[in-house]
Amino acid sequence: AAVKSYAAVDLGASSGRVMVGRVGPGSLELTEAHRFPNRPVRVPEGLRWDILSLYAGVLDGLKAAGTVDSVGIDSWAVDYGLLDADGALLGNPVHYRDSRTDHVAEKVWATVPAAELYAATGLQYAPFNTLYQLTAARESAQLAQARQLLLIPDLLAYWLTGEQGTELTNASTTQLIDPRTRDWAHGIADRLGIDLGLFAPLRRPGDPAGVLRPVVLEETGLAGPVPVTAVASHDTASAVAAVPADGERFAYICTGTWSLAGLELDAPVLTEESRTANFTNELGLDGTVRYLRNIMGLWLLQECLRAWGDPDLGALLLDAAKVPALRSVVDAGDSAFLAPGRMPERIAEACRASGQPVPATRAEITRCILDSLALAHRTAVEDAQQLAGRAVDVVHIVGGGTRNALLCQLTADACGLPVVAGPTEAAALGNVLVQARAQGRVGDLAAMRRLLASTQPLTRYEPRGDTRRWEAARARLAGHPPGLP
Ligand code: ADP
Ligand code: LRH
Repeated sequence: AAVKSYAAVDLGASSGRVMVGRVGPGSLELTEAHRFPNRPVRVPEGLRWDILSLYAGVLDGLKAAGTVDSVGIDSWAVDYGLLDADGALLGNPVHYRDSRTDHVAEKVWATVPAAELYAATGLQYAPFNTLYQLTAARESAQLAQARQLLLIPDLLAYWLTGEQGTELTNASTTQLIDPRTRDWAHGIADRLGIDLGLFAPLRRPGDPAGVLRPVVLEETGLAGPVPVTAVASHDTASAVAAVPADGERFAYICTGTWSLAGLELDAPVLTEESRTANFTNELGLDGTVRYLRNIMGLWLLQECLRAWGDPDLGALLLDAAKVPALRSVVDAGDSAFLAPGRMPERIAEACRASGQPVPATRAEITRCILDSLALAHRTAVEDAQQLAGRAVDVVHIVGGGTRNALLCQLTADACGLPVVAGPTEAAALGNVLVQARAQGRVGDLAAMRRLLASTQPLTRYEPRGDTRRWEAARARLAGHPPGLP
């Protein structure tokens, strides 16, 4: 057939979805087959992902998707499931916001100093990098029992196909990969007593990852064989692949639960300056490096909405647009905002501590969050250009945040650059296009981006006002280095 269908399973921290992409010569259409909430659960031992409910959502989604030519899976990074000697899952995967990694980094750095770790892995400090999680788990009964470790998308692929692998873009978020060789950092793992034998062999986006098991075909009503294709299984890698950019003079911001803001490069930046600015070098499609900074993102707003009993977001954003700009800002790169709970209070406290007006109403708190995110976007885009020696003319915003017009406009204003917003479901589109490419339906990364630019709805925001206001707001956060402990 001229048009082929691909199912993209895309699991974000706030929701999971199964999308169907239809790819023909010069055409690309995406529809939603099924969306389901991703609700972490706090049990006595800590915060856990409800992985069985997510897997059930995947099966429901594949059933709703109908006939497809292949399936691909991407999800949030760093987290994993452990399997015992029988291949059975040992407990619910630990959530990256769980407190078990508090103060673990200092222990790791006593063995491998932070500067050496960065030079070898290129990964920014985040308490939840898999390396720190495995260190935190070292004495646990569960890890002692484990024979295999599968990152979240690889775990779901295993349940769907019975086959195991470790997809490279997501493996690069473990902090156990050397971004220059794009292979395991054996020396680092050895020194920290991390057993790389737990990981299944590496596979790359586009590699075959098995076929749906007979039981899965039965449960989803699909007719086999249905191949599963490895995609850029880190959701941010899939989203960056789907940035509809032309050339290389662009910055991107993947907005959702997180804001991931930076550049696409051909080689990692491993300088000490880059480390102290807390920029990461994650691996992208086709030998690219995702040089970016993690910013707390719309998590700040999600947590406030949860605290307020989930009021209507559209109405709240309209009210927030009427609040005077830049009254107070917080450091949206600060990992003090990582844990769940009490978010309106924590934001108010941060404003008070930095001597700024304390936002009181829901609209004021929302405006403070959006101004703070736009400011953090500006800082990341500026710092990335300076650290990587690459100038940009445009900022692409992709992901759920593209539905927030105020955030997109504020980001354009803060950066002093035009913003092109869209696609919203970038991760799913990147997932679809890598599958289509594996079947010879699209060309290289540049061709994928041309197809996106010509088929997906995009909105352009021109910068307004003087960027010096943003520079001045940033000065109020002086003494807040981005994210480092
Ligand atoms: P993730 O993949 O991390 O779960 P998404 O990319 O799905 O996140 O983005 C979710 C975010 O998108 C929400 O937290 C919300 O702030 C924003 N969003 C979703 N729908 C709307 C909307 N209708 N208006 C404004 N913002 C929206
Ligand atoms: C976004 C994301 C991000 C990671 C975080 C754990 O969903 O994958 O790139 O840093 O989750």
